[in-house]
Amino acid sequence: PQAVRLADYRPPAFLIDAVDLDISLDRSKTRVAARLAIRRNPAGQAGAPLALDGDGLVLRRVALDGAPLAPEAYEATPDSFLLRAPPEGPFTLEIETDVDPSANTQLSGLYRSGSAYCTQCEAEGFRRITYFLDRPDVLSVYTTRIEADKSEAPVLLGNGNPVGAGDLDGGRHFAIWRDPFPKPCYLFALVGGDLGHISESYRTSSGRDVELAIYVERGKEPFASYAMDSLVRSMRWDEQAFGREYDLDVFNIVAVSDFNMGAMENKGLNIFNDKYVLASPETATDSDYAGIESVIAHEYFHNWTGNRITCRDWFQLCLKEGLTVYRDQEFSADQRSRAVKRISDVRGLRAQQFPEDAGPLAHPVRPSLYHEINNFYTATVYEKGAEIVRMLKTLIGEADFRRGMDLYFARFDGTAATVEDFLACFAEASGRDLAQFSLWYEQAGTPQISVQSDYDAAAKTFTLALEQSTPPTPGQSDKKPFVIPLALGLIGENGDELTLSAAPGETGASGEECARGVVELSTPKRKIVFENVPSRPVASLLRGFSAPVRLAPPQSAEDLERLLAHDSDSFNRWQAAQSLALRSVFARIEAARGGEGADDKAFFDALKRLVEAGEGDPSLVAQALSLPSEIDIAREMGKDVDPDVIYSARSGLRRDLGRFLAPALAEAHARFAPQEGFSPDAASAGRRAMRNVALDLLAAGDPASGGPLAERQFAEATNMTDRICALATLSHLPGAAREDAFAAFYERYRKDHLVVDKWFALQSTIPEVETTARVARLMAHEDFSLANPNRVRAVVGSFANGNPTRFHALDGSGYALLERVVLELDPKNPQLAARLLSALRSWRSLEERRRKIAETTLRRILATPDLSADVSDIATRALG
Ligand code: DPP
Ligand code: ZN
Repeated sequence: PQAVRLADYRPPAFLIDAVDLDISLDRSKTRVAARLAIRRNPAGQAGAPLALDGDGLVLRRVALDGAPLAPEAYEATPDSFLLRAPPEGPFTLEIETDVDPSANTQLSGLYRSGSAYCTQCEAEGFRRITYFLDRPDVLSVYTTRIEADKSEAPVLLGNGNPVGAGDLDGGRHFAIWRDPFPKPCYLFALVGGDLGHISESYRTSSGRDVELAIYVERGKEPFASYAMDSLVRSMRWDEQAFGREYDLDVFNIVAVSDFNMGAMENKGLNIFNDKYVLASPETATDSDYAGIESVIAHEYFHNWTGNRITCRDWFQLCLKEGLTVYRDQEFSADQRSRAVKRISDVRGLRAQQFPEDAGPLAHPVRPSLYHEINNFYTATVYEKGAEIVRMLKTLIGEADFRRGMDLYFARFDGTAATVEDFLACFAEASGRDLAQFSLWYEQAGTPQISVQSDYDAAAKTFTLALEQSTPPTPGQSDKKPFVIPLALGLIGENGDELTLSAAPGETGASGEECARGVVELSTPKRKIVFENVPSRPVASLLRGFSAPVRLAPPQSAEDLERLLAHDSDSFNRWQAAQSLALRSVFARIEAARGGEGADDKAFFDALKRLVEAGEGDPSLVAQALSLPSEIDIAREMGKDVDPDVIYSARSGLRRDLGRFLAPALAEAHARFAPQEGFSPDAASAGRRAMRNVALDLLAAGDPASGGPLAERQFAEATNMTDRICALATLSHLPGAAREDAFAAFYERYRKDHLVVDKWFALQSTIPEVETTARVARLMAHEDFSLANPNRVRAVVGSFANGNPTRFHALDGSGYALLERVVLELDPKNPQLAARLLSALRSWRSLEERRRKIAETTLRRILATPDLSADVSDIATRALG
């Protein structure tokens, strides 16, 4: 495929003001009649022919201003439509095409999920429904008439408001939907099916009534109530936090089982992967509940950041995604514990985005070139994009941030905007030049910050020497310095928070920086001297993870212990525990090579005090006890990674910690036993998190007692969190008890596909040699299907991303398994195949033997004939 470059952006030659669709649903032959009101774009290229996008379409009929077109007037292929000499003035083009929803295995365009019809048009799926200017800067008002067999599809949903419906001959019926808000075609959607629903009325802050409904598979209605609750809270929150109200008479959500993404923000008709809608205490974990809350919020928030204001082109994807992730993160932080939310977001960023930024698939938050846009729905665009918005707020302050957002909404409502448009609003609101800040959108790679500190006891001054550098990434060898907001504090000898007071003169720290506890690093180096420091302090740096950077080198164990015990910043207390755990793991790796062993006594004691204190937020204690994952450790290692070495060092730490803490853990496991009734709220989830991290460490320390405890919890659990956590603990203890538990779990939940996904996923992550064969067996299971993305992700995605020792097995069996699945899946669902293949994105950081096998695998995949654009793009860049 052709490279698409940001620098080549040109406004469209034509605009389509109105789209009238008449879609007659049929399983294999759906007829799509489109009437497009087109005119030349005054800002576009004069005299150009009209070139519409298509993808696999069968053209039935075409007419211009009511008259059939002569064959020589146009040129149509399945993938394009060209009107050679369009009129100079406005005109109407009527196009009729056939599409086959049943044959659509890509899940892009119009397809079938179960017995329902549904659509997915972002990024370029609308062209699989009708010929169109399939680009986000063409905004149109849509009217959609949907017709279907009434018994097959009694429910017919479209964008906007319902404006008509009726019965037809032959058992068919129709519904008409009109969306008054101009939108790009990627936000088009329709659904037809025999679905159940729940509904609720919502009154906006200005008194408009909105009918909310969530549609699900019949019989699943009760499982949608938490999603509805989340939706109502999201709508209220957006009014309060951003002054944004909903704008249509109805808001519909439909849950489907076959979906490539998490969900899709189509105007007034969000379509969801049912994983992010359906929940009950018996079937959903606390993290499922949290996921539903955040994805419901995310898609709803897109109504303003994405839909009312959309993107000029796909390079600006972060304009809607990064900003909307930021908004949903803030929503969840307000609904739950802010500190726990931040920790889990940063865990996610480091697990997904940092490796992407450090490997061959690294790209700027706003890329400047792509071959396949579907491969840019990445952690960089989403999560790092959100971090940029967060930094912006930290730099200009809350009030100016809100003013900038208001300006953005007022100025760009109804348009397709750019990152420059967005930043200009904040520059104007704050009076600050954001030119250097905009490098965060343009330069890829994770900045590294090194810190030297020095305490002068005689002068009572404390000096921080900061330095930033950013490693090269593909196509960007030299990096300019970023503007990095560094939130910090100083912790005194007794654990008290010292008042920051910058020495006058050369040091450069301003009174404002000291008052806010945020210094800015915008040059390669900066030295800051604090005065009136009574004794040697420990610097608590990057509080709340104020910038997406790596801080190196780590502080001494004593300093980290002081932070773990005393830091007023919850995030950095957790970070101190993580850093101490990493030190321990690396010391163990050294010891295995004949070096000095780990001395964990002080670290373990500190954790013991946390567990025993029994006060504060149990979810924060649980986070402190959740050791860095094998993937975290590999990332910190950076090069010559040997997953087996990491696994044994980490297991050793878990075993020793479990033994050391055993009495305290047993006590915590009992203390946090389930209470009467189930609530998915954050406090209850925190208790469960603590109980389950205790169980897992107990079993790591002593399988002989922890195993039976896990068996009992598994059998007696009254909610899915406790049950699946017990099963996860058991899954690391080979033997009959484990296999019996897996069998019992399957028997109990075999009818619930979302729970069966958990059953598949857990087995794929067992860190044992036999697992690769087990995964092959699971793929032959009657419940396995390549047609269902969630199932493929549960089995193969979990294996490739969550089982490092097996995936990176030295005999190449893990890579071979991935290769087989990617190549089999590619012709059916290239988006999903490409996503799976990106599990190999960090191959260059492996030790040599594994690196060679990974490279051979990638080369073999790339040499396969008829590869999709999606997979060949990932393989090419991974090797590049
Ligand atoms: N549906 C995806 C999301 O909301 C893509 N827009 O992030
Ligand atoms: Zn989104």
